Amino acid sequence: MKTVDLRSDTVTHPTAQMRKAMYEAEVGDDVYREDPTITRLEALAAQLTGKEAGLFMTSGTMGNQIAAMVHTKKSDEIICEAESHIYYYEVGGLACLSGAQARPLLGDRGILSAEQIRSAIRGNDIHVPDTGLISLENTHNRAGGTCYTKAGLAAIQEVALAQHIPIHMDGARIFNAAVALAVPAHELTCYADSVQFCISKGLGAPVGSILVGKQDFIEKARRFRKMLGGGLRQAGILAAAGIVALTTMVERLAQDHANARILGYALADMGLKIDVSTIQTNIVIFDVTPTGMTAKEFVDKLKGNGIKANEFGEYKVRMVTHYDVTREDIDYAIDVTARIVKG
Ligand code: TLP
Repeated sequence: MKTVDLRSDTVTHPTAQMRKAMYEAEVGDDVYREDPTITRLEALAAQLTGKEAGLFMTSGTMGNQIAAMVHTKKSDEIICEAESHIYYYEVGGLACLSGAQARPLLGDRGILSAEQIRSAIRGNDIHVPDTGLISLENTHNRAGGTCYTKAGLAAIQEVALAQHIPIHMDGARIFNAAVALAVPAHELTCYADSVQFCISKGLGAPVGSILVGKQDFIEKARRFRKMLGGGLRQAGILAAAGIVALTTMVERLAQDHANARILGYALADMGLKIDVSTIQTNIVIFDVTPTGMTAKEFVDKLKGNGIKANEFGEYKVRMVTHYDVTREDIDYAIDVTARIVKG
């Protein structure tokens, strides 16, 4: 049976060019800072995001958590969106690793406004925690891949600067946002003090994320990464794929976005509930209530017919487009889904 895997863009396989680069990678012990390929990837990441330095992380979760550890002190409060990955999907890491508490605010399709953030920042009162960090997710996963505008980010930065609060950007899919807005990534990352982005999602590398920021921030992050067991040795093998990802896989994200729009509008035509305004990048989230099925029942039916999707709530399903899904695969997925909806 033909299979189309729309569960996540994390399922992409490395390209032939990545595998070749991995095979040929020059490597060394990165704990001694002797891996030239890792060093090259980190410098490239810093350059693309307009930051002083970069640090390879085993995952986006590690990048986000270490950023919070560096920016905050115990008992601080971290402003974040209510459905953001750092709060929703990172196993309570903010409480455990940073000893911080989250202050989740409900965004408009995942997007927080400067005014919302301004009014959530704590004042100088003995009873309340210090606001230690503002975390922004761009693109916003659970909201369906929505993007912050440059104006929105600039307004948030103004609030943060006035209160001396750092901004961390969970830019797991920042290159999707950059492609969607037709701007270079650094025009979005310039509004944050630190940014984490993934090479292992739509960009197709097998493993890794990069945390970028000021040099002294990255030096502190390097110590926490070692503490958490993330000091890698001949990691250039992974970095080699990352360099190919950043140099060959960014522009093509536009194809994934086009596929997501085709898929999303087709799902809407079938009578499934979907806010098409959220389909700004490669994520499509829809509600299966009109079918009378739960998300689990719907996803099981899809799976039985070769289409893999993720349950995203009791009645919500997520489909993500990526490099390993062609336009023909999308048409096939639409046909299969339409048959299931019709019963
Ligand atoms: N997201 C994964 C799952 O964890 C939900 C996915 O399939 O979308 N930030 C954002 C916005 C993410 O979407 C993810 C992964 C991460 C951070 C964490 O990255 P990893 O999986 O590398 O730890």
